[in-house]
Amino acid sequence: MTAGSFIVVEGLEGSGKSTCISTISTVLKSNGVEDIVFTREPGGTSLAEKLRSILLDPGEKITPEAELLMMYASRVQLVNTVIRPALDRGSFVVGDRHDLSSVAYQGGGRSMDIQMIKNIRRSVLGDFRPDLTVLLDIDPLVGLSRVDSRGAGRDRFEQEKKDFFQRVRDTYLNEAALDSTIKVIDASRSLEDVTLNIKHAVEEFLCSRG
Ligand code: T5A
Repeated sequence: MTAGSFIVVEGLEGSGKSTCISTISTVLKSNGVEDIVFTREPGGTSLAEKLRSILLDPGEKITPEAELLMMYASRVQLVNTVIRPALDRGSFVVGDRHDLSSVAYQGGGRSMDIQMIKNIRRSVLGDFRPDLTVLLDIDPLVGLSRVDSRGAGRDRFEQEKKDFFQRVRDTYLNEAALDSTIKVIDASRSLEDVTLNIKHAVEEFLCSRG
């Protein structure tokens, strides 16, 4: 393996992104990829982690527009200071969420203009995009019940109503239908089945890049 790639995991809360990231890491290592950088959004840099704690704080009142721009401030800092440099030196980057989350949560969940969000992306990130996105699709109520079983309380997003998450889910699936680099995996299945499907998606991607 010489050139790096950017693989992103997306999905609703409790869809199993953390588990998926460790599966991807295992598959990459078994295919000879040693240098893997892990990121999360919002977050992943000193500035972006500060923005994350504000964005997730249930006591914070944030307008949809401010929320969207904070997500992009976090993302641009991460892409320019961590992700692009890592890809340039040939590393693989595995991201817990990226730009598709803004389309799904701010565009779908908050009902903001999706074209406007894509215009912001183009203005600040140009044609920078993930090479592969694994989208873990799950019924919002199943995902939130997994979150609640952790007993850690709900963050600002997790306190939204089911309708919000249903719009997020629908938007994720609409975007996946338009983009062949987004692979949808049914995350309501057993951990064993989900892991196998993730493994296949990543191996297929590695084969396709040669
Ligand atoms: N956001 C983010 C935006 O609105 N716009 C943006 O642009 C961006 C980037 C970030 C929040 O910010 C929003 C979206 C989010 O609301 P976060 O903490 O990064 O918050 O993301 P969450 O989705 O909240 O993270 P979670 O930790 O809740 O979800 P995960 O990582 O998907 O869940 P995970 O892997 O910990 O799994 C949850 C539980 O389910 C079990 C696991 O063992 C775990 O206990 N589990 C399964 N159980 C049964 N069967 C399976 N197949 C299972 N898979 C996992």
